[in-house]
Amino acid sequence: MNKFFITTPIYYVNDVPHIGHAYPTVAADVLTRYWKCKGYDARLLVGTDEHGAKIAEAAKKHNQQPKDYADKISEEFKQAWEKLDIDFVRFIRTTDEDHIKMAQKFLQKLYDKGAIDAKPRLYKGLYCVGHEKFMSPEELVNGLCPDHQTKPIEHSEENYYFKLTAYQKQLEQLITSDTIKISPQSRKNEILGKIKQGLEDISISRANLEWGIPLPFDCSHTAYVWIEALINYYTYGSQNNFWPADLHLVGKDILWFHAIIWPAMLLAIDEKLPKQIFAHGFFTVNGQKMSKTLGNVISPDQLVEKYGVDGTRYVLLAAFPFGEDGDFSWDALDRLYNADLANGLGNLVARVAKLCENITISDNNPSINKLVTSIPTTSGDITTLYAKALENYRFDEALKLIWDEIRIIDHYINNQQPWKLKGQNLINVMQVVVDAIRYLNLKLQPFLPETSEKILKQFSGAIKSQPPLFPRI
Ligand code: ME8
Repeated sequence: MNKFFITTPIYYVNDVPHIGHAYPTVAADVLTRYWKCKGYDARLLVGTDEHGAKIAEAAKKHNQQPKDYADKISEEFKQAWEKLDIDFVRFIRTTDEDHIKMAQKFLQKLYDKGAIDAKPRLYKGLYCVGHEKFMSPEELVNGLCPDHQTKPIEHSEENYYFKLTAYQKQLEQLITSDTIKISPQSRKNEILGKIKQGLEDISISRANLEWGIPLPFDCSHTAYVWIEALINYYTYGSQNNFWPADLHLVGKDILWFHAIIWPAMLLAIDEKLPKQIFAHGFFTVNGQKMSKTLGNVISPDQLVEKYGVDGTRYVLLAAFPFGEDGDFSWDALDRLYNADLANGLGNLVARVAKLCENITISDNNPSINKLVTSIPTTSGDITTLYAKALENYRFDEALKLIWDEIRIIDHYINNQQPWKLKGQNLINVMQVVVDAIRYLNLKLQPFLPETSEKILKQFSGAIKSQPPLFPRI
């Protein structure tokens, strides 16, 4: 069986989940379900990133030990993903025993291969705890990190270094040739541009931070959180004979780590490289960055309360192209929900079920559908276009295609006026309509698993009206 291994970022447990975390997680789940529908052994790995200064500080603020604090927040992430119907194969935590062992094994290999300096170097630099990374003076605005509005800490300590510079040429070639395929294209260009400017060796350990994984070759240091966190993908993949990753789905903010540092680490130990890295865009809420200070952080639960599980999955992915930046507002999401789910899909299903209540429709093969496949489109049939859209991470386009089908079926019903028909004439028209809905339902499945299951049940055997799929807001 062909495999498809998808990962999302593992999120920091300094704070509870918000819709920024849910966004790529739902997208990754849609892809996993899509590849499963195509007969692949598709697996999705999700999890939490639990070491480092950021988590240690958050725990301290809450008067807790880092591990206790991480246990609590990590569980909230897990529950949030379960609630959103995320079909993950494992929820990995960087405090899991097997990950700690694998990270140490990996680091030891890097050291043995000479990819890490034998001795630490003295490093002086500005460290942003929010980002968990060193920042150059040019990145700061008035001495502050522009993303976190905090002053970076001046670090002066001995750190071990990974010889990233040694992989510059190789990385450039691998990315240019799409051996590691980075998309969208604009992000690939950005990464290549940065490589051409020249790479620098990176510090991979901390001497004064206890909350981390000890370096196997020098236990007076802990591993730099990013280096250790990236290894999580390999912890699952290598143990389950599932490496390499077919797709790392990440936000544009962390593409550098995934496209440069991670492949370099794998090259250094002669391991297989991830095949694709897709960087999605960032969204604002009502035009503003989501932030605690502004009080505009939206939790996945808030969306689920309003739109239901499938409604949430829908509005997150339908609003704008996944690779681009966008904006969410409650008004816009309400409109999207009402127009497409309550009216579009919900109405169609309710209307058709009502028309079928007193007749018998046969359980036909939904993949042979005359209505939808006979619709000429300019660039190929809808199902092919749908697959293409999904494989290009254009969730919004894939959804638009499904909603085109909904409109086609609505039109057909309006033209045929089945409410005026009786007997076999009515059955003939409704058979076409019901087959079209069953056919459409296959494409809904990755996006709206619960709804698709309901539709499947409702349109099997005797068709009856049910409560609305998506009550109007
Ligand atoms: O970076 N719009 O974790 P993190 C879209 N632990 N996506 C958003 C978003 C927004 N407004 N806000 C957050 C880390 N995200 C590391 C990852 S991987 C080995 C380690 C998403 O908790 C986006 O995918 O800061 C971003 O990359 C991720 O949350 C960062 O999550």
